[in-house]
Amino acid sequence: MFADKETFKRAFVTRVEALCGKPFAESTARDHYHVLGQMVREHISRPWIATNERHRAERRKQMYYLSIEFLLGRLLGSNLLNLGVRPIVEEGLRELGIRLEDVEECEADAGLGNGGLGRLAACFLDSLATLNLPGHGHGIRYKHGLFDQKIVDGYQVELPEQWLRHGNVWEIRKEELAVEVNFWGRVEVSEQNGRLTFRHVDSEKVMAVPYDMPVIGYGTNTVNTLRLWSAEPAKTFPLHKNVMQYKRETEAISEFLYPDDTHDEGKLLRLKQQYFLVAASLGSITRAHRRQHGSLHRLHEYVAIHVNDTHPVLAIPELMRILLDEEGMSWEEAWHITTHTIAYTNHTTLAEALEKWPIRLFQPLLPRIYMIVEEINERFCRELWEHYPGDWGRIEQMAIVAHGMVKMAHLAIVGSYSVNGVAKLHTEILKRREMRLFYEWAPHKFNNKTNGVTHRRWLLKANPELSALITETIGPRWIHEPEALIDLKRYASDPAFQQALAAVKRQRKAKLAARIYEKTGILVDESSIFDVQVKRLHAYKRQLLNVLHIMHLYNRMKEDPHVSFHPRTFIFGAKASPGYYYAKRIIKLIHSVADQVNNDKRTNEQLKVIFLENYRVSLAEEIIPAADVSEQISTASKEASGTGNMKFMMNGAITLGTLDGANVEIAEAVGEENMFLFGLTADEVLNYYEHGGYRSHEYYHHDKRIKQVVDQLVNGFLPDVDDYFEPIYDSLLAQNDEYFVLRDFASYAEAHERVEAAYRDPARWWRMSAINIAHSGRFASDRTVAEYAAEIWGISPSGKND
Ligand code: B1N
Repeated sequence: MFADKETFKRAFVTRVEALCGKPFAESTARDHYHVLGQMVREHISRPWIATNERHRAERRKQMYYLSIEFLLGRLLGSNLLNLGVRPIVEEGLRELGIRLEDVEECEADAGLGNGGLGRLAACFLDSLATLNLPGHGHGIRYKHGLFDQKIVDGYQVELPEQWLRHGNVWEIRKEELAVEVNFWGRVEVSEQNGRLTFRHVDSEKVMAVPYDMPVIGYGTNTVNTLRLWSAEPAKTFPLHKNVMQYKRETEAISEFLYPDDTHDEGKLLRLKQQYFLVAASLGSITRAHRRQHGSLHRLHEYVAIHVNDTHPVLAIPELMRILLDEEGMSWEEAWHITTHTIAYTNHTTLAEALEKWPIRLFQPLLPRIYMIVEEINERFCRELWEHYPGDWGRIEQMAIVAHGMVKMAHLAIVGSYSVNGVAKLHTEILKRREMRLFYEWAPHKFNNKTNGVTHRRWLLKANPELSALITETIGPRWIHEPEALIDLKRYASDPAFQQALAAVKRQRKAKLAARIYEKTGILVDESSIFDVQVKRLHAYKRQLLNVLHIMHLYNRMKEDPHVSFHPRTFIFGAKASPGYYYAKRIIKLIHSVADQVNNDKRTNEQLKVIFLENYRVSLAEEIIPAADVSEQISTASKEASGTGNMKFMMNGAITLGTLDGANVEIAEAVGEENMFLFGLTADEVLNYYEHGGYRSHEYYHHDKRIKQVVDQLVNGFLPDVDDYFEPIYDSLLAQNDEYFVLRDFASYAEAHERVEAAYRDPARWWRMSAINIAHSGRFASDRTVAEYAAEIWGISPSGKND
């Protein structure tokens, strides 16, 4: 089908007519998208089946990555790329008068995630398949992914996202593999042959129906599986309930993705989603294992289950339930198997993200699971008592169930064999602070796995222009071995290479400028510095610091008409969680400042502010290749890792950032002289939190620039907003500026001056850019996944590369 261009064209035209029931000439881009998708699916059906059979035959250890989010984005382009047929398809379509790009744009993003955590899961799947590793995903097939963002009058409005409206060519429904999930009801305890047995009775049953999606490796015959679960009413309806209500409540489980990033809602429906994912996944994993091995006694030798943050941590008591109640194992054996099967990643130390479930919610919904959690807790506390006799305080702090709450992170640490953070600094903070007591109790469990991103999507696919230049310069080895990008270092000072690099960036900036014009009607200067901050909106990420600095630049220009800047275009993209009112005010603030700045003839040649609505994976792929400056300006110690930082670096943008998360390791790799670092360090921030000593009003009073911009939030400088920005003003002064925005302002402004000076010196700038690209191979998810495979999962490659 994809053997050569002519074969492809014939197959394509025939299918368009067969599947769409109309002459080829009348077919639409959406028809083309569907047909191409079908063709890819057909093409990979054999290797997909073969991968599964190989795994069965080889009895190789498998890894299952459980995640409440998979932020996949569009799949057509990356599937074509990974199959190695993209050039044939692109050329073939061109000859038929079709632009592949237009076809790709018909695909809705699979936006089943909020941000970094969900996108990391998607990058890992790509690397697992490419490295021929037997690793698969389990998630929820939300009917509606993350909301669509519209901006009305500068305010965010949320609309339900509808990715399944036109169907999903990538999925296969497997009804015969459905798993029954039980909620509510009660536990009947009885004694049989001197052993207590537990039966969960009078439960409400929900059917979990799997939809499988192929995960295609790059240049290999491996096709792994992402299994997404959909909630449907069971065949037998509960007698005591209104049928319609039961149907509604059941379907609600996989209806919406919770729009919270690094924030815990504590809602019953969320707990239902979590248990639904876990029970369905474990039901399916243990069923497959039992069929192959007869029992679950050696499960841990053949299966690793990874829980992505605490959201799927009920996998621990659920596996215990299966081993105890279904397999009839002893507690000791079940616990041994569970704690040698489950591994856990922590993604944040923010207190508001730490999951705690009130017992009064947990126990009625999951009565048997709750019993098991209590037993785990009791045994754990007893062990602690032996370890730290008399140290009640410590035991109380470490307990899994305490003060009416189930603490999910504690359950995760106690019930798993590996606990990892997502960047060196983050892991150190976990060990020394947030999880110190657990680290002292079981230091061997703790390890670091610095995040990574797939260079196939974020460089090869998103930036073909730069990819071509890299391959021309150092050959194609980097595509399979991203660390080979380091060979670019030799060309970093080469004027010809620098010029080519500048030309590629210019091309992508022109393309983004056209897109900006199309979407906003604003013309931006393509030779200006594209300074970009795209990520979820959160106080700790400090979009506010960026905006205040823009206001300051504007003020300087107004005060001194002769001050000369290299023109700047500040580009933002950010969704705020619908209930996060402070974040929504910041979005409005960005728009108010943009209005002011963009419409002022005295400044708008040199300064533009753009907000691109509905930031998502596909938009990121347009923005990141066009960036000169990557804003990674979180309050040090708050961003566990960041992954946008890596995507920008890979595309030759230079980081303007704090020493936070993986920025620290980026700085280690490229050298501080190839970044623009500023601000407090994590130690300084943590010291302030611990010992006090920060008074934001001192910075307000002593720095005229700060006073001016902070006052402008509330003094009528920004029209038509009444007192809408007063809570922002108060957060900075009355509430003593929790995220050190004013504290870091001067340092940030000074860093921006260094950016400008460097940009005025092209030889220096493009050298810095090249060095960043050269060192980005270390931040490819292939490296990350290889580390997880070797050091946590104990899995090895199977299958072969082309
Ligand atoms: O996970 C990313 C990191 O790169 C980011 O620094 C980190 O902020 C992000 C509750 C989260 N941590 N926690 C979440 C998401 C959804 C939710 O409901 C928490 N996301 C992160 C990948 O490691």
